Amino acid sequence: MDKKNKTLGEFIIEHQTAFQYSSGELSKLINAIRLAAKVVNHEVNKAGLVDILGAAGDTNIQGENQQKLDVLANEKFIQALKNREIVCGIASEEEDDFISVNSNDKQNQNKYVVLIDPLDGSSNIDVNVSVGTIFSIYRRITPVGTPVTIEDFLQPGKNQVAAGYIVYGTSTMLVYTTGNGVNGFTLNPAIGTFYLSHPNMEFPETGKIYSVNEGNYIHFPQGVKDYIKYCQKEEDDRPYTSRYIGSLVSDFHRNMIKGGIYMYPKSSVAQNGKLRLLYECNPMAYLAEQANGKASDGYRRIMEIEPSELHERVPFFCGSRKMVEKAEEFMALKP
Ligand code: AHM
Ligand code: MG
Repeated sequence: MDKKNKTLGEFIIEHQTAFQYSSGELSKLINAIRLAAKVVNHEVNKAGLVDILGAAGDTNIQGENQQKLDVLANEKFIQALKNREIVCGIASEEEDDFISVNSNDKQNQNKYVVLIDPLDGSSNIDVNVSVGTIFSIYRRITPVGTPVTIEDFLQPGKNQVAAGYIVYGTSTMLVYTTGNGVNGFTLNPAIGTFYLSHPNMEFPETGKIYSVNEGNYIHFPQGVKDYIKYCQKEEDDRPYTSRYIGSLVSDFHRNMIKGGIYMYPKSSVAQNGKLRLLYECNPMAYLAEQANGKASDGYRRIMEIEPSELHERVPFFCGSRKMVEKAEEFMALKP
């Protein structure tokens, strides 16, 4: 059992050897994400001061241009990963194409690619509601020493070697998995250190929370409408509670702790829903499965889906296993 006052740095070192292909590279990579998370956390916490210090597009006191936070977060994560020469490629929600990273003296010697949503739910920033960063890590498919290609990024989620998120909430947490369960670390802002606060996180088998944008109800498939009605019915342990922050990371985090289901279904106006397979759904699906939960597109396991584009979308049902299975039952009846 892990001691509760362990730092993330200590945890990474201790668990390096438990990782099957351990060469220290993955540890360095998680460390780079840890560092960028602290920088972005600092910026997110200052967001409310933007009104005083100047909005995006304005020039700040040092004569620098103020940037939108999602753009800034994108830069910080890419910078942290590039500077440390630990990945061969990066794909981001903020970039149309993937970025190929070359080390100075050697061409693409690193074996990992990272896919990232640097600041998810960023429309929540303006109203002081939690946002998050989501990341997903794969071993490249093309040989080391050659340029990365799109093939290295278009891998099914089941190939992930690590995934995680940072939630910039009432406290800032980094939660991740390398395939041996899910662990959560809380930032002590006074000294800038993440501490292991939530060892071995698990979704309760079932729960009482459903999270969905019900404003879209009219456009949902009948199966989803029926499942929502089921959640609201007075029977057994129902009606469930409805909770929807509109920040995937925060909704997922709460549901993992309390038990619940998150849904972003397809609809008559968005055939594949809204969320992105590669850097939103796959990493969350990996975390969910590692935490005893489940993630599906309503019919199939998310992590089995063969991606065809970097920014493709997919319907998403994720959370406590029994709740996702129940939603799937309804979907199967009326797709
Ligand atoms: P974003 O990547 O543009 O921030 O969108 C993703 C976010 C998720 O965090 C959240 O769950 C969802 O969009 C909310 O969408 P909606 O406002 O349609 O309910
Ligand atoms: Mg996003």
